[in-house]
Amino acid sequence: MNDIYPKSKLKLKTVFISDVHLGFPGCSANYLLDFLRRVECEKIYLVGDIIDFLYLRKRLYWPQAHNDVIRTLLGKAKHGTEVIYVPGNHDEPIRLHDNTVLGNVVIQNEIIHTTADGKRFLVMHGDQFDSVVKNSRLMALIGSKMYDMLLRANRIVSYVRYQLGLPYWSLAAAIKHKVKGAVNYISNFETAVSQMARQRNVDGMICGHIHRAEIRNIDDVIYCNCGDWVESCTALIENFDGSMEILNWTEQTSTVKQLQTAA
Ligand SMILES: [Mn+2]
Repeated sequence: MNDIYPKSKLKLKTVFISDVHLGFPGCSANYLLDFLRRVECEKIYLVGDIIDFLYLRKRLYWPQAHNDVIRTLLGKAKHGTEVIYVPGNHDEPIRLHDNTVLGNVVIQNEIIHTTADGKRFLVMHGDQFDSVVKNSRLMALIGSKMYDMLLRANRIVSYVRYQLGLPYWSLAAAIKHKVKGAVNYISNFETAVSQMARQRNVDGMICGHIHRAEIRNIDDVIYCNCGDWVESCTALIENFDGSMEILNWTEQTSTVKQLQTAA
């Protein structure tokens, strides 16, 4: 497998990442680090569930790579990249600090992003729609013991595949998309999000939360989801012409060793 971006920096206008879940053993911090070190951009939006306080409350898990992600982000913020943190439900305590600046990082519970070609997007994590979306079997799965086990199995599969030189493939994502009701949930979520865009009179929405990257027109609204760095290692990016794309980092690079020492 060849790297599409060998050595050279990947220059982008804006990067949106969500659902990193630092402090949770399922987080693919090494892939994210590789991405962050390679990318150069004007703005980074952290679209929630970046630090998994919900998991950290149960157990303290904080390997070096997770620390390095924070340091890399703070380093970028210090050296001219605008970093905006839009907290989610797993990093909810940060919501108390709406409109404040912390180590060059701006905290905003929601914010409007305007693209280079003038489109306006409302950026929010997306858990705000949980109460609207009734079929939440998928959300019950995410955060359950079974999901923890699934992600553990996922890491073993990834490691073996890596050793065999096979490309990254997510067991967890594959199973989740087969869970009864998951497909329903996702489409209900997308509908709720696009209704919000219409209410707020914006061209589109940028969110995370459901761990499934997507750019899709829903009627007259552009629905964008950043995906996650637990199962899929995806980022939403804005190019200099204002066009949006999903970047799947595991498809871009084969050089990173994903497995972290199991705790
Ligand atoms: Mn979430």
